[in-house]
Amino acid sequence: MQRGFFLGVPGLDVAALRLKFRGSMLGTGVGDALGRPLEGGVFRLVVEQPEFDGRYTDDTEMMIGVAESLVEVGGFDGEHMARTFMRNYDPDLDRAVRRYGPGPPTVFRLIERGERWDAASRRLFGGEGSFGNGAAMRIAPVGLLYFDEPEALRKITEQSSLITHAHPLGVEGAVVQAYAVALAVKSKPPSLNPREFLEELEAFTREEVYREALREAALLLDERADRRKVVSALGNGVEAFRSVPTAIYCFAANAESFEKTVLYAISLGGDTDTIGAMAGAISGAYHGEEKIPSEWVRKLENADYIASLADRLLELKLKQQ
Ligand code: R7I
Ligand code: MG
Ligand code: MG
Repeated sequence: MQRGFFLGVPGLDVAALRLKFRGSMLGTGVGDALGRPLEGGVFRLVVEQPEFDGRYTDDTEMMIGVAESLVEVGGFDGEHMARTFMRNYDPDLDRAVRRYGPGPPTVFRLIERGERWDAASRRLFGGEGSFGNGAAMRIAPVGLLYFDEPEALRKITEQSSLITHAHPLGVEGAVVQAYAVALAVKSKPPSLNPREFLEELEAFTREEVYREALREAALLLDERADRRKVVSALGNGVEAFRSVPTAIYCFAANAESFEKTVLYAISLGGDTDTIGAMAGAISGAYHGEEKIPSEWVRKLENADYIASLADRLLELKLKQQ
């Protein structure tokens, strides 16, 4: 499959897609690592010279797990993906660096004891399942693999989210984030219209909570709102519905630059690694690997491996055409 373009998008050839796949996965890692030292803080007005040691957290570790499972299986297999998350999970590294939310390690223990991959997460939070942003933060590879197949994107996002997040708002946060990555892949810089981008996401989501937040994001864009207002309207929390629309806004308001997008994301405080990771995934999918400051990519833990996984994901995509 070496056609010159996908979907009639000029310039979206295999070489451009490779940069975009790499950009989205490396962008997740860079945003995550930039936000890691600031997670849980109050928002800062400007983060001029962010600390950057390149160490990433659970967001990137689980994104790697999603990609590994998709490429090893040649598509989605829930049991395999759950086992891949478990294989990658290291309790000591978790305490020191990765900092998982409480939900996923609980799910891993339940599966270890014999619970099915698609049942364990339903036992969390009084049987409602988690609405944390943990399914959304790791979803970039699904948005990439199904970027031109919206129904498959929704289905595989829902199923892969269910491994750890059963609450409908936790799942739908991942769907919105995956679709944002897909739209960014399909757009050639600088052609993206941020307003239309938000409208397309709003039309795609099936949950009113997200529709409302995306409309709010469009208003904030129009009025060039300050950070305080953005945080109060959209949130910077660990709940998917208080962080996915925020990350999307970070991209929409700074679409012209990867660097501006992730620095803005981590300046909002709160769940900085995750908002950074999600905004970085979208911006990286739009601009491609080459527009991520090379100093950051060079320092990012396992950057070569992440790039090689992105290449394998693209190979799988091309094989499926
Ligand atoms: O969603 P999850 O994987 O956490 C991801 C976050 C990111 O910021 C990562 O960087 C990492 O630091 O953690 O983990 P969960 O434990 O499923 O959800 C995260 C938190 O959301 C929970 O610990 C709860 O505080 C909250 N939460 C809920 N609270 C009440 N009721 C999630 N679901 C519920 C709920 O149904
Ligand atoms: Mg994290
Ligand atoms: Mg976080």
